[in-house]
Amino acid sequence: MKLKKITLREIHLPLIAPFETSFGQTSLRRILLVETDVDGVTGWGESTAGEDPYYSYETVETAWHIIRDFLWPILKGREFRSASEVWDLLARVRGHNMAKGGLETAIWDAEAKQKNLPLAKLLGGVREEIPCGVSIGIQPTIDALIAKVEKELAAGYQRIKIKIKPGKDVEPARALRERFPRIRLMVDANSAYRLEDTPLLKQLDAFYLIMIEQPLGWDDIYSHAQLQRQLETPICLDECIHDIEHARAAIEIGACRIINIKLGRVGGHTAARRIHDLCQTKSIPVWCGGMLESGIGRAHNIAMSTLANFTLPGDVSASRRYWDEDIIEPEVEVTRQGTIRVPSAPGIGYKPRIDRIDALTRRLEVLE
Ligand code: OSB
Ligand code: MG
Repeated sequence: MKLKKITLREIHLPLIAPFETSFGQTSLRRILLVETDVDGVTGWGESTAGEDPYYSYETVETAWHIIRDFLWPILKGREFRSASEVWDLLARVRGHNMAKGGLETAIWDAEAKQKNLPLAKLLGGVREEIPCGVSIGIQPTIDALIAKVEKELAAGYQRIKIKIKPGKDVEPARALRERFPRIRLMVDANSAYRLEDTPLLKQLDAFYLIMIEQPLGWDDIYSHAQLQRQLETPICLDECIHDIEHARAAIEIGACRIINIKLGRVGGHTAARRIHDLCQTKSIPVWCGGMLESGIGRAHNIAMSTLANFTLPGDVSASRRYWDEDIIEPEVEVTRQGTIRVPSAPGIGYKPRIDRIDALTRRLEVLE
């Protein structure tokens, strides 16, 4: 296989409602789409780099720069046997996993299309339907939060995650537990706390949450091990896990009992699959996180979530929760049982709507 051409596009897509986390608020997504031509077959990927370097150090600008100036020169004219080799070819570039992930996933889509296989099958997925949860941003009031949760439960979602930050943590969790004693509930702090906050975090044990996601520093695995020893609730790491060595360290020192895998954060399908396999041998369940992706990134998340150890509902939910109109056809829909049926068409299985993508494009660059 040979990569002949890359088309980078930045699209602007407004969320139907602002999304608030402990690190900030987003209302307009700037999304970097990567279209690849591999031996004449088109593949699509999405970099999950954000507008600001607040979740990770990468941004749309850095991802564009790294793909154009470093990743493309490595792959240009290079022969490889399959998309599964691309991650290792790019290893000389340290970090910048969201840049790598956008490009690498597009090549996987192209390979699946060349082979006329759904991407989920090419990756080795075993599921025809994936279980879905939702991630609910920080709300202005507890009543507003309860109303949101009611709506998502009515739509069928199998677990509820709420974002927390100092001052909006124990009370919202308590209120939800009182109102919904039996639901699968969890919280995500996006690194808003410090080890000194252990007494506060221990109060969350009273609400039998299925997990607390990333309470401490974004790159601080060690403190999570210290915290986990004092908490009954399992810790799930998100921001801290950039590669398989981080995952191994976190598991071996007891920093978490669950891992959230995001394609962007770990650099694409090959890296994600390696972390998935390691977790499986260590009996650590994983689930697929979300980064407010457009339909293209969402489709890749769905394919990845079909791997056997994705046993917990992820943050992959219906297009209509994010956008007036998505950029793929059909849109991602969720069943009454809170699942997504994995598409059976080749590649990512959803068609990019080129007209709509063109209309949303603010910047375009072709590398060939
Ligand atoms: O921590 O999982 C996170 C969104 C942006 C950045 C980080 C996170 C999130 C979400 C949203 O939780 C998940 C989604 O619905 O896509
Ligand atoms: Mg998270």
